Amino acid sequence: MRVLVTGGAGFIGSNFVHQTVRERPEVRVTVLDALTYAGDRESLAPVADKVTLVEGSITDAALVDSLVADSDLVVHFAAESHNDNSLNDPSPFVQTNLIGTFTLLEAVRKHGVRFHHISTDEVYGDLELDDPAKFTPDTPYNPSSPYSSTKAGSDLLVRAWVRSFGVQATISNCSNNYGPYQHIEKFIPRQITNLIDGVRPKLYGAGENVRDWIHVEDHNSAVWAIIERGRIGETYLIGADGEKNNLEVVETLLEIFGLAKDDFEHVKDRPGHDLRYAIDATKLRDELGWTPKYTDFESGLRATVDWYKANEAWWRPAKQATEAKYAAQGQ
Ligand code: NAD
Ligand code: TDX
Repeated sequence: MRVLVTGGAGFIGSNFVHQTVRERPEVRVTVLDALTYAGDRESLAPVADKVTLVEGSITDAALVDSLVADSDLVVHFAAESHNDNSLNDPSPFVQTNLIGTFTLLEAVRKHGVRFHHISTDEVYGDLELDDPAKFTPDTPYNPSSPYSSTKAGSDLLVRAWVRSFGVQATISNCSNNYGPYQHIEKFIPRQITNLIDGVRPKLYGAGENVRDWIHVEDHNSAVWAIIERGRIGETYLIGADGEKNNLEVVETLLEIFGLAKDDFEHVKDRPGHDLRYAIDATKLRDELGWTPKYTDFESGLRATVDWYKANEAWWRPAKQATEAKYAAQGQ
């Protein structure tokens, strides 16, 4: 099987490539990645001899057409992925998340190639802290940020290409991922690398916002379950019942580093900050028999801390510029 992985040099995409090489030796992997600030060739270094990396954009129709023509399956991770960046400059989010997805859809339509679209729970907006409800595939779309609205738009493009053109596609909407190779602009690796540097973690607002954490390996095993057993045209929500508020996450990290629970700073809140995400993954579990393996968040977090300690050469080059950008925003 020939698989084209877009965004395979990013956080979740590179972990997907590692998992695929490890567990599915029959799969031939090609990665298409623009190597933006968020993509890193080094994230594929351990599998470099088993994977072809093509540097280019999913908005380049001729390049996309030639790569899709030579594939049996496209797994589409490439995106501009950071909410805070989308508030400063939405333009690349519209280009990559909307135009890029459109470009891929046109190519898979032309060549009759199976497509799996990776999306986020943020398309559903947010929930109240005390709401017993979780997101389900029937929850209405209600995105808050330029990031989540472009992801919502990309999901709707996929649905329309399935219905109007018979494209063979599935969609997954996952909750917040953590694990190795995550860019240090994101919440957990930002705090881990701050703590390694002896800097106090930075909590937006009061820290009451809830995210539903899942280990990246569990996200990717669910993606394979959907590729292999999912029904065409369906949307599957991926989550592992990992709700935690941001304050709890920071306190757990402080404990892992042997520091006092209150040794952090409150910084300026994110405008339009979604309050709570929570996933009901019943459909994925019941229909496809998927279960997560990393159910102990604290031990998953400890392993992630160890990974960042052991891989300073991977993240160090981005640290200063990332923190300078946050400092300019009062965060
Ligand atoms: P990331 O920012 O770490 O990686 C994105 C990758 O896409 C990078 O390698 C980047 O170079 C590449 N890219 C960006 N623009 C491109 C373009 N125009 N052409 C080709 N490549 C391009 O993101 P991530 O956290 O790994 O997220 C991957 C996908 O998963 C995204 O679609 C995101 O919306 C979705 N998702 C992420 C999370 C999460 O918690 N991180 C949760 C749910 C869904
Ligand atoms: O320094 C910080 N302090 C802080 O309190 C940062 C960077 C974030 N936060 C808060 C904001 C959020 O409530 O932590 C939470 C998580 O923030 P992010 O890591 O930026 O993730 P989020 O905005 O929840 O979006 C993530 O999950 C859904 C991914 O970045 C998206 O790509 C995915 O779709």
